[in-house]
Amino acid sequence: MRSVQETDEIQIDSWLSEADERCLANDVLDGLTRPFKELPPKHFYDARGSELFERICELPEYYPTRTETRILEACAPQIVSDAQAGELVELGSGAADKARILLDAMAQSGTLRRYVPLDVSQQVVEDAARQLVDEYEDLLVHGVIGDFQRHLDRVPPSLDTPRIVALLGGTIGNFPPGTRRGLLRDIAEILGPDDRLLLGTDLVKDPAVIEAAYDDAEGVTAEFNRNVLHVINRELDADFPTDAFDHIAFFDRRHEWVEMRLRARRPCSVLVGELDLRVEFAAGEELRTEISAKFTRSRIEADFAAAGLRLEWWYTDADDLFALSTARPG
Ligand code: SAH
Ligand code: AVI
Repeated sequence: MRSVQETDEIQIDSWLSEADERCLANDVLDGLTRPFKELPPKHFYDARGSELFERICELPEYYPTRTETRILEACAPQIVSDAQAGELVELGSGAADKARILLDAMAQSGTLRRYVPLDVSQQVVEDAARQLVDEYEDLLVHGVIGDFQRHLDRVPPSLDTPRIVALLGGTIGNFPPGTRRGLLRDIAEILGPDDRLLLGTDLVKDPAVIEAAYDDAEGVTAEFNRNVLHVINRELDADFPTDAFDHIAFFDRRHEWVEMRLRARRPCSVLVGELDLRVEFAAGEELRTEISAKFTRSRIEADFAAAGLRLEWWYTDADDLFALSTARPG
């Protein structure tokens, strides 16, 4: 562990190391040598990828962020007062805009003690920590730079107060069903008896609305998608011709998830220098870079049950676009 920053209010621990470059290397080695090429979505989020994601959140087509924000504004006081929560642990915290809504509710109820953002992107954790200690009097921030699939045991023990562990934005949908249940189970294990999981999930709806959200007119999502190729070029000394890959997004009705892929416009022979690996793409060949599952209430209840959790509150918007749910162990 490397401590990145320490002041009276801020502690930031980094659990990412050279081994994590190997994690990218191993994911690339696995994913690009399969008959159907695929990469996990966490590698989108270097500093540029995080910025592009923030731009996506502002796009007119991308309804999840503004919808979840509105739901959260309406329900945060109830969630906080129900739990008597003084601490927010946010997994995949990003820019922490939604955290502010929960921190405001905690400040208003007089319980606010600490915010624990955990993200693979060092920049977003550092920026959020600096901004939030300025905005909230007496707030402590303990940031964790890490991978929530591997470093949940590095979340600091709670200060003596119930806590909310939040996974927002629909990020749970970026994992395939079995991995998703495994992640929920791992999260359940860090919940104390009075803690709550707060989960944001995008809901099943008209596929045209979903597809537009993942293929915006301005092309920001396309750039976000191609960013994974820039990351591999930089980190693993590869030579992907990024302009030769088209962004594809389509809703898979059978699995009820949207997929993002990159399609080679022409035959490409790519060298991944660090791995001494040559990867051939035929013209039209696709690389899957993300799934984003869309949910129903019953699917979430089943996933919770499989993870040893029980649904407590279920909140949606008037158009049933997005849902926030709270769950407790047991
Ligand atoms: N929670 C924010 C951001 C969602 S974007 C919101 O609701 O808007 C997804 C965030 O999760 C990004 O900041 C990304 O860096 C982070 N992330 C993705 N995979 C991760 C992983 N395996 N471990 C930790 N953080 C991850
Ligand atoms: C972070 N995650 C929930 C986003 C999503 O909607 O699946 C990532 C994203 N991909 C394309 N646009 C946004």
